[in-house]
Amino acid sequence: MKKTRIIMAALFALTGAAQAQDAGQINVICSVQAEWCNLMQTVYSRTTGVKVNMSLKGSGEALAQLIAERANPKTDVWFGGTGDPHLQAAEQDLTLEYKSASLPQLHAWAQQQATQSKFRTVGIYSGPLGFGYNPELLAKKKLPVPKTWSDLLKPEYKGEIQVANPASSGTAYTMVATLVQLMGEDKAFDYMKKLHRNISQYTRSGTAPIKAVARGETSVSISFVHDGPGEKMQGFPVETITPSDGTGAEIGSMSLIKGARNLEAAKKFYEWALTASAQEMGAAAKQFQLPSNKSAKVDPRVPDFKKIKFIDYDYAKYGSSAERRRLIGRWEKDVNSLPR
Ligand code: S7P
Repeated sequence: MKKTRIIMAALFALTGAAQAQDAGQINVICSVQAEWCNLMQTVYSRTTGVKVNMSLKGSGEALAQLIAERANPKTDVWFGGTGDPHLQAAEQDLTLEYKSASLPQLHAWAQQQATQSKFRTVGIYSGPLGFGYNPELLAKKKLPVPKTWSDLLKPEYKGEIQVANPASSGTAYTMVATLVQLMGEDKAFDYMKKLHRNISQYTRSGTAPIKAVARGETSVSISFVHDGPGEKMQGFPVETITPSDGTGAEIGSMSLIKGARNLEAAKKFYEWALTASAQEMGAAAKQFQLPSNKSAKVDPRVPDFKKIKFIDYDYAKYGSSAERRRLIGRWEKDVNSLPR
């Protein structure tokens, strides 16, 4: 019922465009989870007549594709994914400057993402980094729920934790940048070396670890906590927690691609994606990030930001290509090369 209402509202937001027939096509890289991408695709295509060719890719992979396509871009819009790679794409001149008239309708953090990138990207949602855990598995193994970053270093969690590889995942890069800002760089690397002993697997995708937790393949993950409720709604035993010693958050972003072949159609999709009703589709698709449009309804399953201890995340610094390259290089050398 709720999903239908949201879809109807999104249809009304499309008046004007709704009459268009055979209105061309757009190529979108979609970096949120499949259900949300598919819902956006279906609603937008049905109501505008524009064919939306969606390709699903995590943030790290999406950036790699845009770099590879630079000379001959095949993508028009990049929707979703952690903000850092969007800022890197902006810095590398892969995305187009575009100042939406809707910017004042967005939260300050989303507007800041736009100004910081000289209007080459914009915030569409935000979500905190934390831990996912499987309460049944923890109880079976007589393990406590980890509450702080330092809890994850306890020897009893050896082989019990999954996180993604920061070289391929924006989520895991958010973890590296968060720890560096929380502890200072050298201490953060000492921490990650110790954490390495307890990691069973570094996955390619940032969402894989919480799915593994939900399915009982591992006890704990380092994940965006808004990815927990969707798994729980499918009946899996999974809970989330944010570390009481402080954490970072992503600013999920959207960018228009420089050299887009379907630019005018892409701008219309971009404008629509910033509307409150389009953003409410996230929750309708069981994804619980905080929408950037101030008028979008906030589902009660969206993490309560007021209850979380956040670091003052420096998005400009940690979104720069040089800093990302340097930190990932150090992580490969100092952490990933160690035996477990
Ligand atoms: O949709 C869930 C989510 O966690 O996935 C996005 C992102 O694609 C993760 O990419 P990586 O595989 O590169 O980590 C997040 O922006 C989003 O909140």
